[in-house]
Amino acid sequence: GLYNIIYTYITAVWIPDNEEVWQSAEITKNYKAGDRFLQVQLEDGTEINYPVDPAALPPLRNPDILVGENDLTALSYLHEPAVLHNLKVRFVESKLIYTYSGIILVAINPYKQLPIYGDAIIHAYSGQNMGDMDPHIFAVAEEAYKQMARNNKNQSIIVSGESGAGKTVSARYTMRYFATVSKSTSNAHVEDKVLASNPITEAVGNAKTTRNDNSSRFGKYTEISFDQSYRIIGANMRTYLLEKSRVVFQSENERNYHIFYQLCASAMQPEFQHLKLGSAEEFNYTRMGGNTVIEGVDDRANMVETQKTFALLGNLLEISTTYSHLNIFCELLDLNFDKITQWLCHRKIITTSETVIKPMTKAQAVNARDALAKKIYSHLFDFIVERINQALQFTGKQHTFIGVLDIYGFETFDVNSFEQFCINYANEKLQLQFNLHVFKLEQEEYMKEDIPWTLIDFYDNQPVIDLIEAKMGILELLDEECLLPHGTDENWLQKLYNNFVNKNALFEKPRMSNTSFIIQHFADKVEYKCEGFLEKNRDTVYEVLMEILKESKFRLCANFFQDNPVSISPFSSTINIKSARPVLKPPNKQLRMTVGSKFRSSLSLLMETLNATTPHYVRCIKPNDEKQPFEFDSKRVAQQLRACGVLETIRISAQSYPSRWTYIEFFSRYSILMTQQELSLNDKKQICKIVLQRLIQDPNQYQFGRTKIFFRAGQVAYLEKLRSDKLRHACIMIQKSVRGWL
Ligand code: AOV
Ligand code: MG
Repeated sequence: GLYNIIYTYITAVWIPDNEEVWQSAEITKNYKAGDRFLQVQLEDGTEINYPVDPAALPPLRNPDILVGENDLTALSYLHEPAVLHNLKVRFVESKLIYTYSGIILVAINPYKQLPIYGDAIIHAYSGQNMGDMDPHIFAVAEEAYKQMARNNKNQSIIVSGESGAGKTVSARYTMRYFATVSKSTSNAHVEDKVLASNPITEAVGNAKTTRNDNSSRFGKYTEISFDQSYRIIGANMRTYLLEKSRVVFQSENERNYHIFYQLCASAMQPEFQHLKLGSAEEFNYTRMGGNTVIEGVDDRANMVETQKTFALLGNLLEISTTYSHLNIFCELLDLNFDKITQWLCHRKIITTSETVIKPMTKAQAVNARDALAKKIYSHLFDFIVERINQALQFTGKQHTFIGVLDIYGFETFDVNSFEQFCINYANEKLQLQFNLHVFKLEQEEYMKEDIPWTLIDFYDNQPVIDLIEAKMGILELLDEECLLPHGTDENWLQKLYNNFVNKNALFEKPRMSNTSFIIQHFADKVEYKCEGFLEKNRDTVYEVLMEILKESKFRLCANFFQDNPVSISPFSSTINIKSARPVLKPPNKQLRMTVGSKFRSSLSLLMETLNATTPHYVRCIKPNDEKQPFEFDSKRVAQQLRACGVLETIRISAQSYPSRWTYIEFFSRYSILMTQQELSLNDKKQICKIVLQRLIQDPNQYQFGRTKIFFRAGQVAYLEKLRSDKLRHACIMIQKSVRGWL
């Protein structure tokens, strides 16, 4: 009905387009209710009779005056084509990369350095209200800072988006913002130190992938601590599951961690000569991807930067992280060469009656070597993070914190393994956190408060998470298989097929493969190859080797392997001797924790932390796959908008109430705006209602709930302005009267 009426005066609609997802079509003849055709002129000038379903007419095009809006929720017609068009106009024509979408900031990667991040811009955003300024990552940071101070509550900035979308860059800018606006006078270097943690963790935890030249291969939640006057006093970071396999394996056109290339490029420098390094081309672990250099990246210069930041944090870099020929390796780590050679190639098998020493196959030996390399690197990574945390430790009391979350984005490659599985699982958890925050909690609260509200159905990804982490889910079946002495990747996969094919709509067996499985993630379908899942989940190092490393005279190295809680029996599926009895350590739960189950608990801890803070969301969008500046691939952008909940939030924001105060809070904050007559009433709730009706004329801008008042976007900012005007006025009055007395 309504739609048909609107169609009689609307001038343009959006119709699906193969290339651009949507194209604009001008209506050339008035549409009459019930018509099966819409006469339109396409962008290229052709006129067609476009077939339509009278019950579901194409989405309406916004009047041009609204296009380019700062906040997508301000658009009159809110739907995918409108959002996509608006973002495109801002990005391509005006070179604006930031746009609000209700409570989220949408950030499109420009793939070009922009002059919008200087200190002057930071100071321009400082102290301002979000709505008064152009959308910006600094505005989100300012909002978090302001809310921390106003509500005395911890905040989180949650940055998400797929690989290469700009999360790490955005997270860095928020941290720089806090460091700049809250400069402490007493503890001058603490902000610089907090910022210095970024280049270091990126050197050891980022690498070139085919999606991103500086891809984060670990997750990071950095809590920046503030004192009572909201000055930075220190920071602490938690990291999540480093991609260890990269240390020993890189796919084509990818690299190992940056630090290796930085070190190799600096091999001839006096301070590194003792490492006996050479070019990155010489080492199997660094040349596997085929290309050791990244266009536009100078590893040697970056090593200088890395050294500088290490020095700033208090010289952590007295470590050698290199593996070359075995004797250099032994020399550097001060290990017994004979023992290492023996146990890299042999295995001790303890049976009921005897102990035999068996040579390993080449594959087994390579595996043992790689497992050891991964273990050493991950200990080193943890060590560096721990040392950074020590350097950022504060004395005195933390009043509040702002946490900045930057994790690896959703990713899918030609071949996806355990790492992608974990990364995508983490992204599912974040998506759920977002959904719960924006949708469920909001709707529940409106219902609790008796506010009229229509339930909106939204994409709920709890079922995917259940498939992964619930009882008898993928992870639990994987753990079970890992406990079996003869468990294999294939047997585990078979169990997955038996449990989920045709029973769980989110799980599929590929038609052409018996070695992989498909999960329908919130963002996309991903096919995972089962090979290596068991080994990566067990993450075992041959125990004898660990014993040797424990005996190293190089203290750092020896310490890595003391009482290692993750070591489990060396007997993996590669040993197939019937009589062999696994030598199990005492039944200690810690000892058997697999990588998957540890990751699950650390994610659930992260969700608890996030849920205890006020979240601020930044959604990064990758505009094209070629890393081209200001190139907007509508298909790719639409896909990401659909996947990350931007479209749903838009629908909700437009009809919802983003701000709310309890009556008590409202009363105490705005009593300055109340008249003597109003204040003389007994019922405080009643006073609030009367005052608000007087201050805000449009009754559509707020709703009175049971215990809270709900405001539409912009209304609290208005009340705040009234309040500060009144305060300023009161100040002037006092000054005048003081002057009068003098
Ligand atoms: P990611 O963190 O989201 O991917 P990054 O933050 O590393 O992505 O961004 C990838 C690249 O895009 C950067 O190295 C920059 O070259 C460019 N870029 C991103 N944001 C901006 C910006 N605001 N201005 C200029 N260039 C930018 V991953 O860590 O792969 O999920 O695991
Ligand atoms: Mg990143």
